[in-house]
This record gives sequence, structure tokens and C-alpha cells, in this order.
Amino acid sequence: MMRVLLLGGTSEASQMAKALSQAAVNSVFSYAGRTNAPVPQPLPTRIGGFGGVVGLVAYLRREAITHVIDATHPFAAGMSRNAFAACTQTDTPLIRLERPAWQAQSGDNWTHVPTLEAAATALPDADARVFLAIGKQQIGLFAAKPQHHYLLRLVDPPERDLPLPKTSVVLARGPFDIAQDLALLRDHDITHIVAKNAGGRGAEAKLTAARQLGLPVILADRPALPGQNIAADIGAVMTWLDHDQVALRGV
Ligand code: 3Y8
Ligand code: NAP
Repeated sequence: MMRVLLLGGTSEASQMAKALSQAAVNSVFSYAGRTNAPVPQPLPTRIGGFGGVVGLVAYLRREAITHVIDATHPFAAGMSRNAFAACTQTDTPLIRLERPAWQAQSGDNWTHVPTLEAAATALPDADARVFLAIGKQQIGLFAAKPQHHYLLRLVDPPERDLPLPKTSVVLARGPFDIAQDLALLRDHDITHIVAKNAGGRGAEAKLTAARQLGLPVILADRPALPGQNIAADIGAVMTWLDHDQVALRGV
């Protein structure tokens, strides 16, 4: 009896949830619980960590999960690594739904850095006005360059003092559009953008706006993730499931 665990938190995961729901596949959607009010999903939903690999192994067994779809964000490396370890340990089929990284186009002024940790060193020393489009978890990395004014776009209001002396905060949940992001960059006189190479359309608008304004972008490369079973779109995941469903039914 097929039962799917969908590790979510991205626009692809939300599309995947619709496809599973429409195909009446027995599934459960999982959020980490990073935000106060995540977008509701058309599947039974659990929220919160599993408790590391041990917790995830116990969950897979307790819930009789037969397949795991890792549709988490390319930078959610911890979850992806845990999913790979737990599925290997329990011999549970795992597929990662992953969108392609962004590629520079003519007119782009991008500086690639290997990790977000390296992004701060790529900022100039002279005072700048930096749009940190990286959420809230890693803002502390930029305390090394307190001289800049930082524009922060967060999903929820910060619960504690920010680790940077000069900040403006906008509260917004993507997906974002070009007009919005052009206005944001202009209104805040932004001189530099720092972002993760998330790929996908939900976070892409700021890069298009930067190209139009001729602004430099510092882009962090994705972490390396384990596992070779990767799908680039929802259809490929559904085919993978159908294939196993036939096998599971033994027809
Ligand atoms: C909790 C679920 C959907 C999912 C939408 C996508 C698109 C909008 C763009 C910018 C970049 C950033 C951030 C971002 C985007 C989508 C997608 C995406 C980037 C929600 C969501 C959860 C999260 C967690 C959140 C992180 C933060 C990262 C903000 C829901 C809205 C910067 C990543 O405040 C915090 O603590 C935010 C934490 C992890 C990165 C970070 O490290 O701070 N995402 N984002 C998920 C969970 O609990 O499991 O609340 O509804 C989902 C989406 N965020 O269904 O359409 O697919 O990428 N999310 C990045 O890309 O760099 C914003 O501002 O330009
Ligand atoms: P992470 O660093 O990879 O994972 C840290 C821990 O959070 C995991 O070990 C796990 O806790 C828990 N976790 C993460 N995703 C989970 C999920 N979908 N369901 C249940 N537990 C989860 O994760 P992150 O980068 O903070 O991302 C958290 C969530 O935000 C993910 O759903 C991700 O898709 C979404 N998101 C992240 C980014 C980003 O830039 N990182 C961008 C957009 C969306 P336990 O060890 O206790 O199991």
C-alpha cells in the first residue's frame, strides 16, 4: 500500500502536493515550521522537525511510509542529507525534486561565491546599501561588515534584535514579481544584492530587476547534496511513483 512523505517548503513542493492530491495518492506533507503561518496544503500536513535521522527513521516506520519525495529548497541541505540517510537505512525509495540553478544572461553583473558564508567577503569595504534576500536564518554572517545599510526581506517579523546596526526590514512572502522588486531596489537606493542560487521562479524577480538597473549581484552556490535519483519536474516524480505503484500492486 503506497504512502508518500512529501518534504515541502518550496513552490515545487506545493505543485507536487496538488498533483498527489488530484491523483488521490495516500500522502502526507511536511513543513519544518520555520514560519508562523505556512501556506495551507491540499494534503494532511505535519509541521516541525523529525528529530534528526533517528527521528525520521522512526517516523518512516511508524507511518508506514513507502516513498519519500524531497522537494525542499536547494539550500535546505540538512533536511536533504537526513532524508537520504534515513531512506538508505530503511531502504525507502527516495527522489529529490530539484529546480535548475539560475544561469547569468547578458547584462547580468554576478559574482559567484561558494557559500553564503563567503558572500560577506565579496561585499566592498566602502559603504554600500545591500539587499540581503536570504531570509533571516543567516543574517548574522554579515555582522563582519556592519558599515553597510542592509535591506532585509523576511517572512515573519524578527523576534529578537537584528545582528546588524543599520537595517530596513520589509515583511513579504514570495513568490515575488519584477515590478515589486524594481520598486523595492529603487525605493531603498540599493547598490548590491546578495542572494542564494535558489533557482525557480519564486525568487527570480530580484535578479531581473537587478539586470534592468545594472546592479551587481553576489550569488551563493548551492550546497552539494547526496543521492542520484533527481527529478526536474512534477511529471517525472509521478512517473516514478506510478512505476512503483504497479510493482507494489504486483499487477
Ligand atoms: C517555511 C512556506 C510556496 C512556497 C514559496 C520558492 C519560492 C516563495 C522565494 C527573497 C528570497 C528565501 C526564503 C524564499 C522563497 C518561495 C517559497 C520561497 C526566499 C516559505 C515557507 C517557508 C519558508 C522558509 C524560508 C526560510 C528562508 C527562505 C525566505 C510558507 C514562504 C530567502 C530563500 O523567516 C524565516 O525564518 C525564513 C526562513 C527558510 C531562508 C532562510 O534561511 O531564512 N524560506 N519559505 C517552510 C517550512 O516551514 O518548512 O511559510 O508558506 C516558502 C517559500 N519561500 O508554497 O509557494 O519555492 O523558493 N524563502 C531563498 O530562496 O533564498 C526569499 O526575499 O527574494
Ligand atoms: P535545513 O537547514 O535543511 O534543515 C534543518 C532541520 O529543519 C532539519 O534537520 C529538520 O529538523 C528540519 N526540517 C527542514 N525541512 C523540513 C521539512 N520540510 N519537514 C520537517 N522538518 C524539516 O532546513 P532550512 O534550510 O531551515 O529550511 C527549512 C524549510 O524551509 C524547508 O522546508 C525548506 O524547504 C524551506 N525553505 C528553505 C529555504 C532556504 O533558503 N533554506 C528557502 C525556501 C524554503 P530535524 O533534524 O529535527 O528533522
